[in-house]
Amino acid sequence: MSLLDKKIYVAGSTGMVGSSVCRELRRRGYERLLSTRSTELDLVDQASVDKYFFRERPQIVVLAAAKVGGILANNTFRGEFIYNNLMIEANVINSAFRHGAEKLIFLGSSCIYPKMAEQPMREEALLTGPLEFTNEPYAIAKIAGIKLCESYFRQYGCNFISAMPTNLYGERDNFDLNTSHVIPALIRKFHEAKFANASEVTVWGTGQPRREFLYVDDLAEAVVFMLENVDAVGLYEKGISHLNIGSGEDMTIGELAEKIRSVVGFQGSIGFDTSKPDGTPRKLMDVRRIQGLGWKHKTGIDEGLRLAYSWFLENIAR
Ligand code: GFB
Repeated sequence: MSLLDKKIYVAGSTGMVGSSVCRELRRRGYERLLSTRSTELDLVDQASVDKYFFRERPQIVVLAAAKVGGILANNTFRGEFIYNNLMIEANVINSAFRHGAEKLIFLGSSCIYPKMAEQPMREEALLTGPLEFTNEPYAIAKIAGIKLCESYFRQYGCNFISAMPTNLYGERDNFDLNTSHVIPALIRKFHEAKFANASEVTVWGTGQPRREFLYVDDLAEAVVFMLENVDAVGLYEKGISHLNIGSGEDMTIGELAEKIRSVVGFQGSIGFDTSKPDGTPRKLMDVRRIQGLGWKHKTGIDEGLRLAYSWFLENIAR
């Protein structure tokens, strides 16, 4: 049976990442896609997840489901972030194993690396130092997911692998100012300030932290690339537990704010609220490994921000 004919379950298909992965899979000719809504299947509930896998027996699983949020949500809902993510990962990965999935791709985040990791962060930097406090519970859960995949390979031979994307943005992002990441938050703030004729937009923190950003459709291409080209044997035998997925370029939050101001067309000034946390000083991925295998991002930040703002205008700001 060719890969195109396999039954693929995309967990988290209603979210920004999962929906993009589904679009990319369809675009590439994969037709047997399975998806579930949280109202139909609660991935935190072990018995329900196992029943679903017993019934559907997906041959390939993309684990894009997670409780996610920006710096404030991570820091506030610490219990929910660690519990929900640990349960989702344990349930989906174990049921995939129990019911014979041939391959699984687990998606994490660049916050798995130590706060002061050498930049750009190589895959080998995992577990070499203390984590950033604001997202430690989420990061611990994501590290557990990586180790679940690796351990199920080492004990049972499962072809389960992990991809660690950098900060993502794009279509279907969360634009709620209390729980969102920086790009959707600033798109909304500049847009609303423009139409309210406000004189200033407030950016959290000092504006000095550096972040790397990737348009979500580029991540989706990387996931399908890994599905088709990367296997557990090749990865773990090199002593690597996951692959970094990023653009390999970063900027300060202040520079990002300037770019979004220009995309939105806001004429006022930018202020900084230093009572809000900066988080990790810098998060830039070393992406040489995935690039060496043949994947590279396509969407530059300027184009990506324009796409994200168009989506916001059509779907949120109406
Ligand atoms: O995107 P963000 O919330 O996530 O924040 P992290 C990035 C930087 O932007 C921080 C600043 O320095 C924020 O203080 N920032 C400025 C803002 N203005 C705003 C704003 O209005 N909203 C937000 N949200 N930030 C998350 C982690 O860290 O990144 C997660 O908490 C996950 O675990 C995710 O890894 C990708 O990059 O700081």
